[in-house]
Amino acid sequence: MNIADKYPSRTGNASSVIMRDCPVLHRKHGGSCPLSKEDLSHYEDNGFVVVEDWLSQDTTAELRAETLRLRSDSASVDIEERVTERSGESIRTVYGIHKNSALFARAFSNARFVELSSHILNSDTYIHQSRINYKDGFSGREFFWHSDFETWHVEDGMPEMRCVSILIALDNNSLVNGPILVIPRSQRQFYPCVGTTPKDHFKTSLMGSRLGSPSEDQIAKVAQTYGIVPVVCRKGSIVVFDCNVLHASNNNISPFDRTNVFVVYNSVENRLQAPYCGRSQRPEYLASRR
Ligand code: 6CS
Ligand code: FE
Repeated sequence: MNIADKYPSRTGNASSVIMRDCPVLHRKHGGSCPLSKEDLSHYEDNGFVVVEDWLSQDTTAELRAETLRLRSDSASVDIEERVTERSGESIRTVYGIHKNSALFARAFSNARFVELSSHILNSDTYIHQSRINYKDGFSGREFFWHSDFETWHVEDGMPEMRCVSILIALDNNSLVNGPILVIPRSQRQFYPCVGTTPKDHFKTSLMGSRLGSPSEDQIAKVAQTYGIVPVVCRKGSIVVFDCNVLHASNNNISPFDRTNVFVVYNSVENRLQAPYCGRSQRPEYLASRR
């Protein structure tokens, strides 16, 4: 374990909750932001906020078509960047879409995203990770409870919770197609996880894993305190997520696909260090070190 590790996790034994010691909303005053004051304070309090109809329906349809192209285009997407469901029958995730798609690269460098992320993080930002989560009708599988920061900290050496994810909904996210479930306010605590990180963990973890999930007791406790909110929104909306808020989602047994794109912006003052788990760095398409 790294001595300077403020948020030790997967150190082999169970340990208790650690309070977050940095803000959720890093810029308190001034600056312009495409989110309203109300949206920003909802984000700060709850760890996420939905902004409906962020994209035009034309842009939404264009990006949705690009997700279909990328799932089968082996000229632009490397085999490792494409993660299948455990059954092997459908695509779960494609990573690195800010690198392998000109259309997504353009969408993510849009001034409103750049302003939004630098406002929340109070600095310039860069793209840490991007991905398409397909969650196809009938075959899209669950994501168990986790904080993204826990993985990025332990496996990628991200020092602080100064990172924000933006989800772009390219299909309607409804109650029936496996929407993201969030535990609001959970972003203020860090839940150390048990176990240790095996070598090359990412080769299996991206298909779904419980390493990097808090214990069932911890999840039950925090969910009983704060509740669980299904994040439902129309296609073309965005959801701004704190990197440490606890979330999960169920299998999509409905016939309706649930395609969501994520772009993760990190502060330039929070660049990745050596992974805290002591393993080698994960590939660039999961964790940018440019
Ligand atoms: O390992 C990762 O980077 C991915 N895993 C989780 C559990 N959340 C987000 C991320 O794409
Ligand atoms: Fe996640």
